Amino acid sequence: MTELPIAGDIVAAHNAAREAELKRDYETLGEQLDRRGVAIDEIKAKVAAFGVAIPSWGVGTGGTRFARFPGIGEPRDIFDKLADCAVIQQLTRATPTVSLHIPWDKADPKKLRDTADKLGLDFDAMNSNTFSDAADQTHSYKFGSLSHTDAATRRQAVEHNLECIEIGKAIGSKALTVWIGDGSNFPGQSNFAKAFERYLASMKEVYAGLPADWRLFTEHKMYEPAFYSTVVQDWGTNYLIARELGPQAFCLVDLGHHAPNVNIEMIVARLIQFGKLGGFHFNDSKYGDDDLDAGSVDPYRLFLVFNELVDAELRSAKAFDPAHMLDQSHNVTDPIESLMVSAVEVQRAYAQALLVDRAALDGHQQDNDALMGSQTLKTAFRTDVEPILAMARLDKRGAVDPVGAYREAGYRAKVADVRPASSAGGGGIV
Ligand SMILES: [Mn+2]
Repeated sequence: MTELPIAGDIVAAHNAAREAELKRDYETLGEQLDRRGVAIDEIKAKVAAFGVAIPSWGVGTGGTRFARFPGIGEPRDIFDKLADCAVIQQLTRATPTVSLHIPWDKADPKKLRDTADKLGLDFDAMNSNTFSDAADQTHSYKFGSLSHTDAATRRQAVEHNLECIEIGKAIGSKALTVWIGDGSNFPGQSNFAKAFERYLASMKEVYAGLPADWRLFTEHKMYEPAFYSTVVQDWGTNYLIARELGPQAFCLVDLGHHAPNVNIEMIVARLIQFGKLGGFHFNDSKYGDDDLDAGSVDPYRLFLVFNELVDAELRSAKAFDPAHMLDQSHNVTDPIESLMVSAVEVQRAYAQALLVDRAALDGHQQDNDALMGSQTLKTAFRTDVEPILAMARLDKRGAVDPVGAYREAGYRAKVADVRPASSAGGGGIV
């Protein structure tokens, strides 16, 4: 029996006050789309089937390297985090899975599984951590982990990843995501080729530990924490890794892990074309890896990424089964609200991309009609698909307005009564 964290009558009353207007809006949009040859119910069904995973660390207030300003009712442990994730899923019906981070979320696997079952959640990819030192570890990752010059440190990092797979197996996960902070801060500090050779050798050992039905995702990031060179710095290196490791290895694209103005949608297209797109960490940015809420700064870029994904989906591209996850740091908002809004933004981009007139676009591309090609995309992007998203939520007894319902329920104040205030201060970058 699923135990939903917010009382069903609160959500029902919220929806009852909005249902009639939503139905009118949905019908009006349906008529407009019908004139464009689009069946609104088909778009709604696809949106309803679309899910994006919540990162367990996302429900806590993040921070920068300067400071962290926690709010009230911060989750104390992974079980509080799962409860918060269940709120997001209950109201948006867009986030059925949670992605755990080890060692931050280490707990009895049976208790994790039972709690998730009770809350109606499932587990997405496991995330290893060799970018910081745990309290009890023997070797430090100060100078790297899987690519470290010291064999014992590399061994420790490999073992940690293998442990993440074991925990994942016990709770029903089917993927491991590996991101390392390895790199250098000075020219001359590290030998690029040797460091990458060591990384590949370590990852081959991790790959060998994968169950047959698992996938391995490697995540590139151009800089930080290393500021001069990074071992897995870009999609090209990431593609080489996936190629070297084998058919269960894929590239994960975190939207924030690129230089400003990089054409991420084209990177996505390349990885799809060669069967190596594993999935996404959705977020947004203005200057670097800002970890801002998905779609908050440049929703058109998010749409353009989904334009590539829908194109691949419709032509049944080989090995195309991307995992979707949010990966954001919430510094000035309630993390639950940010994650709900972001999940909806990702769904919105998907719905808009489904509205692109593909036949017309193909014709304009064939004719080199640049202006009409661009306008074809803009027509889809400009369509207000909110009634589709809201109706998909209503159908599944989510909330028509997730943030509104969340505030009406007073969830944060309620959990603040039992969760003591967490400490502010020090850097809290995630
Ligand atoms: Mn990420």
